[in-house]
Amino acid sequence: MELDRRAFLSAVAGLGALPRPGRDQETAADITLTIAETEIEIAPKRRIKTTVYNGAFPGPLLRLPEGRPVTIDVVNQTSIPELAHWHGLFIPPEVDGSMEEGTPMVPPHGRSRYRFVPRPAGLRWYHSHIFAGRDLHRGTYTGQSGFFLITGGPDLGAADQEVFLALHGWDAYLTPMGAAGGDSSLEAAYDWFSVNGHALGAGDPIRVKQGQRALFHILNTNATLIHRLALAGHRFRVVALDGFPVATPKEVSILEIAPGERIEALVEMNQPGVWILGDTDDRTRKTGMGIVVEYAGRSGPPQWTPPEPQVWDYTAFGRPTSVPEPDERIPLVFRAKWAGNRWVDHWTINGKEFPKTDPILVRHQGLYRLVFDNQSDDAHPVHLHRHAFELVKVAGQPSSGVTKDVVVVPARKQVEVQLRADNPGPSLFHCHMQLHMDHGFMTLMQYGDQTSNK
Ligand SMILES: [Cu+2]
Repeated sequence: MELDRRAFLSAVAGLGALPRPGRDQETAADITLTIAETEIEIAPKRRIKTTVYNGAFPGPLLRLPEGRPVTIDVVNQTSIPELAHWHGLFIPPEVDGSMEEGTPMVPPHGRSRYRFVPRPAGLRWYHSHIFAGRDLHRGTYTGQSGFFLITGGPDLGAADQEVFLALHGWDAYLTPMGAAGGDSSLEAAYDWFSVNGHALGAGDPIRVKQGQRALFHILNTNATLIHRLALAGHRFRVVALDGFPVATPKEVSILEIAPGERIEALVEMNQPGVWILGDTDDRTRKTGMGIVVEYAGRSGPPQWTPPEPQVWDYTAFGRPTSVPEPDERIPLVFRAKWAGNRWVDHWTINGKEFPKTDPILVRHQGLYRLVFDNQSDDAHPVHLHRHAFELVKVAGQPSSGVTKDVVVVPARKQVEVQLRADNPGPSLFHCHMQLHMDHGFMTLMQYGDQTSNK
């Protein structure tokens, strides 16, 4: 049996579950994450200057049991204030890693102690949650990301091996995008991509044997880009989204994964060869977004075959039953606010930019339907901190049985989600594209006595 170090220390020292603040830093943390600038070599002679946790991208895989308190020290060796956000965890705002919710910043050359009870079970992650603005070497543009797997949840299916894949883009820059010859806004673009810190072909392949079944845990840590992935010669059986098992596991040939999202999928290794698991976009794949899958006893150049076209549809993994009527429907309208030619667009929620946005007001234990109405020409992966929600309508398609903490609202479409307000305290709601959240696309969900959202 694994030693519960904190419980042991508490018993020995005669302290309660929460030691007095003054003594707190004297005890060792269970986990220490050190933020520091580094260079990672994503391919031979292709070195990237960035900031990571514990010297590597992704940071250490935190595999912790649901319900057992953990103490994590975050040491900041950089010269700017930082924050580590524990994405998808239902924890208090003071430790969630959001300045807007009241979590203290980790000072430059200082440290912060986070203590919380990891829950719910499933695939979560951690990442920097600071403002970047037009400095594309901060926040989620950096390599400050890691997997946080909370164990004790439902089995996703027997697998012979587990593979964790973190997608990222490097050396981001702002570039005009829009109608040729017309007005154009600036968007983030990337010179290089990698899977787990290696460009396609530069790292070790995923080694498999014929007849095996692999469970892929895939995370998109990219600051702004949605990726579409395929594994040549194979199909994915999607079993969980954002760490929550789906009602109807289903086979697909293409996975679409937005910033902040996680997909878990089983793959039957029944096509011996050397294959590319990579982005379906040729330029993105050729600049690094991919990894080789190599069967035992096979060699030669890795093969890519374009997958059959396929539309990604969250509702395919749900079930057709209806969900209960909520206590209240809360409409949230997303619009772009053109800031000028060759400037970054600003974004509004119900007509206002953060920090002037109206809060989403809820009562403890109330049942709410958030109605996302995207009146812009971009898709937005919106994320609610400290809670999860069930998808109940996606672009007109009713659904239930798909629970997530990030959902892509397609351009000019509506998505409805339902949630129980059961984790009091301020909870940040924002687009997970860093360029959008930094330019207005953010508000707070607040618990109060109000019965209306106005
Ligand atoms: Cu957005």
